[in-house]
Formats: sequence, C-alpha cells, structure tokens
Amino acid sequence: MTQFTPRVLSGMQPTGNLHLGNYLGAMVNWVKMQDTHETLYCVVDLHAITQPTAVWGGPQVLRKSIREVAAAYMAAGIDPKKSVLFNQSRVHEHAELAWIFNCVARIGWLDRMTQFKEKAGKDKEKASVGLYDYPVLMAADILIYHATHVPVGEDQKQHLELCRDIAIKFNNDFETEFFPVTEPVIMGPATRVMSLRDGTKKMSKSDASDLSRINLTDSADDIAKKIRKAKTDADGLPSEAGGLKGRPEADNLVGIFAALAGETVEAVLQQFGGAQFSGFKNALADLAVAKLSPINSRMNQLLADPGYVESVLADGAERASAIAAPIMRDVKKIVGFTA
Ligand code: AQP
Repeated sequence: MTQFTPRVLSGMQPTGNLHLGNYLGAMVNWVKMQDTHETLYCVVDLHAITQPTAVWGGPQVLRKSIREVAAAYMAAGIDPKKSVLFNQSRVHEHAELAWIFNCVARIGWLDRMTQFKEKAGKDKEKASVGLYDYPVLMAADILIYHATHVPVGEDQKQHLELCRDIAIKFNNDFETEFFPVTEPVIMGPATRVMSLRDGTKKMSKSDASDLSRINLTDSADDIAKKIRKAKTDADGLPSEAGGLKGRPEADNLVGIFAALAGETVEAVLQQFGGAQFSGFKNALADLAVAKLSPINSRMNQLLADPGYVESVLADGAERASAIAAPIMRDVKKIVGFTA
C-alpha cells in the first residue's frame, strides 16, 4: 500500500457571512490541525457560483466576499505562514481534475446526494449543472493535493464518502494506488450546529432569518440579542445528557456552550442542570461574546488592509499550485494524455 504524507485540506464558500456553525463545525479543528499536519485551506469560489447569482451577489460582491472569508480564516486563527491559504479558482488544476473525475464518478452516485436535493429545492430542472456536480469538484479539491484528512461539519459526510468512492474507482480503473482514500475529520461537540429559531434545521448562511444564526461579524449586542431570542422549550435544563433527547433546541444550545467553553456536554449539564434557560442564556451570551468578539475585531483590522489579504491569497495560490501541478502531470500520464 502506498503511504501518503498526512495532509489536510478544507474550504468554505464565499456566499455570505461565516457563522457559528462554520466556526465550531470546521474552523476550530482547522486551527488545531495546523500544529500537527501540513494544512491547506481554501476559499471555494468555484463552488460559490454553482448557486444563482443572487446568492453570491455577482462579480463585485464575490471579489469582496473572497477577501472577507480569507480574513475570517485568519481572524479565527489560521496562520498563513503555517497553512497555505488561497482561493480555489486561482489553481486551475482543481477544475482540470474535476473533469477527469466527472468521467470516473457515476450519475447514480450523484443522484443520491442529499445536499443537491436540499439546495436545488422543488425545481431541480432549474438548478445549475455545477450544483449537481459540486461533490465531484469537491473530490478534485481534496485529491489534487493528495489530502489524507478533511476536517468538516457533519453535513459534508456524504460528499466525503463520494470522494473516497472516486479515489477507489480511479485507482481500480487505472490499476494504480495514486490517490489516497481520504478520511473525514468530524469532531467536537458541535459538528452540526442548528438554527437558533428551529433546532431541527442546520444553522446556515442562506436561512432567510438572520436571527437563526450568529455571524462572525455580529456585534456583541447582536450576539446577546440572538441568544436571548433563541427558541427553547418550557422545561429547565436537565442534569444529564439523556435529558436532552427529543429537545433539539436545548440540545443545540448546550452543545454550543460546550464547544465554545471547550468542555463536554456532561460538564455543562453538571454546572447548569436544573437551571432555567434565562440564566443559562445569559452565561452563553457572555461566553459567545468573549470568544467571538476578538475574531470580529481582528477581521475588521484585516479588512481595513485589502492589499495584505490579497497578498496572502496570491502567495497561497503559488504554494498550492506547486503541490497541485506535479500531481496533475502524473494524472495525465496515468490516464494516457501524455507519455
Ligand atoms: N450548521 C453547521 N454546523 C456545523 N458545521 C457546519 N458547516 C456549515 N454549516 C454548519 C461546515 O462549514 C464548512 C463550510 O461550509 P460551506 O460554506 O462550504 O457551505 P455550507 O456547508 O453549505 O454552509 P452553509 O452555511 O450551510 O451555507 P448555505 O446556506 O449556502 O448552504 C463545512 O465544513 C460544513 O460542514
């Protein structure tokens, strides 16, 4: 079996403000992995344009959003000296490998992808071909760097299984062990942060209600207001995790507290079990403000210097290309395009 050097890749779309779900589900782990792995983090702008223009805002907005997401990465703790930070469209090998993977992946595999069904909605005939093909591009994003680990939230599990299927089929079809079978890294107490208005729905950038999510750009007042208004049920907090079963909103708020505090759900319930939500929400608001305000301030500082953010992205693209180019050259040989 080929041994691959441990390498991490992950990314987020520049389709709006990043929120607490993106932060706790993925970014917290990204930051940790910088000290243990070689890490690449990208702003997935090719993915953003799979949605209607109204979602990503058109060319002027997109350019700004790419900088904002890059600034959010750095503000949350991604160090561009330790990690390669870049935007996907600047490294043409992502799109090139995606085409080859389009010829490896099967339509039946894509037909099973639940995120396409959710994002395309009722009128899937009107969805872009790019939205349908999104998981294939995602596999190319990962495998063009021979990434072995991908830290993501729970919602990306199915796409990562598809990435593994593509690597295995490519290796089988071409009788090689060229691509690693990548491991998803889905860890921590908040791998699926739910909407503050409806504990059965994922916290999401595209939710029409801004009260449903905490944005990394929210002020301290907004954070406190959103937590105070968060939906809860009539009972108080249970003393044990089992008491959160069937109570999605309570479960979500306790999970958020645990993730922000770096504690287990059990430890949070030992502290707050039996308390009413009002007191717990005050403590959660204080904790969220303490954790998120420094990120917000750092993001604003970075955004005041767009030239710096652009220079980080340009440097990152160069470093990413240096890894991707030889891998793409080998793929072309394996497929038979070049000798
Ligand atoms: N609610 C969430 N809880 C935990 N993790 C989450 N992620 C997203 N939402 C949650 C993780 O964040 C990473 C990047 O996501 P993305 O920006 O590429 O797109 P997304 O998953 O489609 O995010 P949104 O906010 O839900 O956007 P829209 O509304 O456009 O669909 C991924 O690792 C994801 O798991």
